[in-house]
Amino acid sequence: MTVYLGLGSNVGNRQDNLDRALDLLSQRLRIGEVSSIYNTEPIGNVNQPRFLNLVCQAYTRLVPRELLTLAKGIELKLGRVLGKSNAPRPIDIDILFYGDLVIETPELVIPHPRLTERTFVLVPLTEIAPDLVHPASGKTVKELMSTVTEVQGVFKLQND
Ligand code: PH2
Ligand code: MG
Ligand code: MG
Repeated sequence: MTVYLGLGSNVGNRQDNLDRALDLLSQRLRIGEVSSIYNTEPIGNVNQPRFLNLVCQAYTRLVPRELLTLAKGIELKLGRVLGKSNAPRPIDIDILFYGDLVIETPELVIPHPRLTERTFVLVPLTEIAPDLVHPASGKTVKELMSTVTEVQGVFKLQND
């Protein structure tokens, strides 16, 4: 299955954390396209450090629940402390899309419920998958991006 993951880091060596997370993911998934890294303003809890964000495409035979377990395991390995939601974290790995699956369970909602309004996801996603169709809304990533009124606080890193 083709999946898209969103990665974010705002604690420690953020670039290193993204690299290590991609490396650990690549041991279990076949990583395809990887976006540039973006330096982004925190959304939600604004009293926290800026993030580095990227999105990647990957191929996997893991079912969604197994993919979630893998992502959580890597988050813990890279030092994430559980319990405080929206607290600063060395790495956050979110499942954005899993093929064209639409599911809503207590532990997992796919596509990611907030991706359509989050420019720190939509901007890198537009870079690697502008024509990808959001299976719930039927809109492409490019179309979703065009409904965002302003893109603020999302800057592509120069050297990547
Ligand atoms: N993740 C959040 C909340 N806010 N803001 C940015 N810029 N980047 C993130 O990855 C992010 C966020 C919850 O996971
Ligand atoms: Mg997240
Ligand atoms: Mg998360």
